[in-house]
Amino acid sequence: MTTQSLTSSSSCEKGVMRLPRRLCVTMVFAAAAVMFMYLIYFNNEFLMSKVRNDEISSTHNPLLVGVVDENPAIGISGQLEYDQQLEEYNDTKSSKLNMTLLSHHYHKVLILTPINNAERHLGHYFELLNNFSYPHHLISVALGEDSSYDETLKTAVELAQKYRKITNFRKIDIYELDHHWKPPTNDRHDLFIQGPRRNHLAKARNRLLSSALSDEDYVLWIDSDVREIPPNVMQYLIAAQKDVVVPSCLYRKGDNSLDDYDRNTWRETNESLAHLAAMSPNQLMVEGYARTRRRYLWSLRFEGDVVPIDGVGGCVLMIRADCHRDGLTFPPFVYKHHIETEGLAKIAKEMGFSIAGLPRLKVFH
Ligand SMILES: Nc1nc2c(ncn2[C@@H]2O[C@H](COP(=O)(O)OP(=O)(O)O)[C@@H](O)[C@H]2O)c(=O)[nH]1
Ligand SMILES: [Mg+2]
Repeated sequence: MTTQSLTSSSSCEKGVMRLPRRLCVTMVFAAAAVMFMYLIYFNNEFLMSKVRNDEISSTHNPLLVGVVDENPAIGISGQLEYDQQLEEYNDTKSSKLNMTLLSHHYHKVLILTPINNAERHLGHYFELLNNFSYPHHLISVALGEDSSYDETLKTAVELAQKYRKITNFRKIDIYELDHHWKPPTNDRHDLFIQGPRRNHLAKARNRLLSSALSDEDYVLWIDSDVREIPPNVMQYLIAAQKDVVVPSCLYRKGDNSLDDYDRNTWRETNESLAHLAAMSPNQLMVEGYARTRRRYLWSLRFEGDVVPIDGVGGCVLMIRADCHRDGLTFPPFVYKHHIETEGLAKIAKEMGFSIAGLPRLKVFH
C-alpha cells in the first residue's frame, strides 16, 4: 500500500523525482505563502488592484517611508551644523525671499479650513490664527463643517462668536456643508479609504471656497489640527510670489528629529514619472504609504528658500485667489493619477501656474 502510493499515485513529477503527495502539497502551499507575503510587503500595487477595484496604486515598503535624502556634498557633521542654522530660519529674514515688498503692499487673505470631528482642535486652531503677525484687518476666516460625530459645528460657532469680539479679523464665518456624507468608520489613514475620503474632502473644499471667497487676494488653506505655525507664516508665503505655495509640514519623531508629515507635498523624479506612465489611465496614486519615488519637501531644504515642486498637501497651503477665480479647484476625480490637493497641483501646472515649496519654513502637525 505504502509502496504503491509512493511510486504511482503520489509521484510529483514522474521520471524526474518522486516525492510523497503530502510533501508536494506542503511545498506548493509554502511557495504560495511566500508569494503572498511578498505581494503584501513588496508589491501592494498588485494587491490593491486585485483586492478592490478602486484602482488605487502605491508601493509598500514601510521601512523606507520617510527616509530623508541626505546631501552627500555636506556630509553628516556639516549637515548637523547646517540644521542648526536652519533652526534660526523662521525668525530671520531670508536672503532670497523679498520681504521688503510686504511693507509697501499688504494683501487681503482668506483663511479656509474644512472641519470634521475637529472639536478638540478648534480652540488651539483659533489661538494660532490670533497669533498671526500679519495685519488682522486684512484677514478673513471661514470654516466648512460636515458629518461630524462630535460637537465640531457647535464649538466652531461658539469660538467664532468669541473671536469676532476679541480680534479685528474682517470676518469669521462658519458654513455647514453636506450632511449626507457618511464618512467611513475605518482609521482615516487606512489606505483603502483614501479614494472616497479625499473625493469628499475635495468637494468640501470646493464648496467652502465658492461660499466664502469674495474680494481676497490670497486663499490660505489650513488644516484644523496643525499644532505649530510661525506667526509670520503669511508674510513668508506671500513673499515667495508664487501662485501655489506651501511650507514644510513636519512632525517630531521619537528621537526629536524632524520628518515630513504632509506626504502630499513632493517633487516628481524620473523614477516616479516612469511609474506614473506605466499606470492605467484612471489609476489613483496614493503617496506616503510606501517607499516613495518622490522627493518630499523637507528633503529639498538644502536647495534654498523657494524650491519648485509638483504636488501639494493641504496642511498649510497658499493659493493666489485669482487662480481659484480662473477655475483652479480641487478635483474630486482622478486627474493625472491624483485627487484633491495633489490633483489641484497637477491642474495648476497644466494651467501654467507656478508651484513652489518653502522647505525651511516649518509648521508642525
Ligand atoms: N468638511 C470636512 N472636513 C474634513 C473632512 N475630513 C477631514 N476634514 C478636515 O480636513 C482637514 C484635514 O483632515 P485630516 O484628517 O487632519 O487630514 P490628515 O492630517 O492628512 O490625516 C482637517 O481640518 C479636518 O478636520 C470631511 O469629511 N469634511
Ligand atoms: Mg491632520
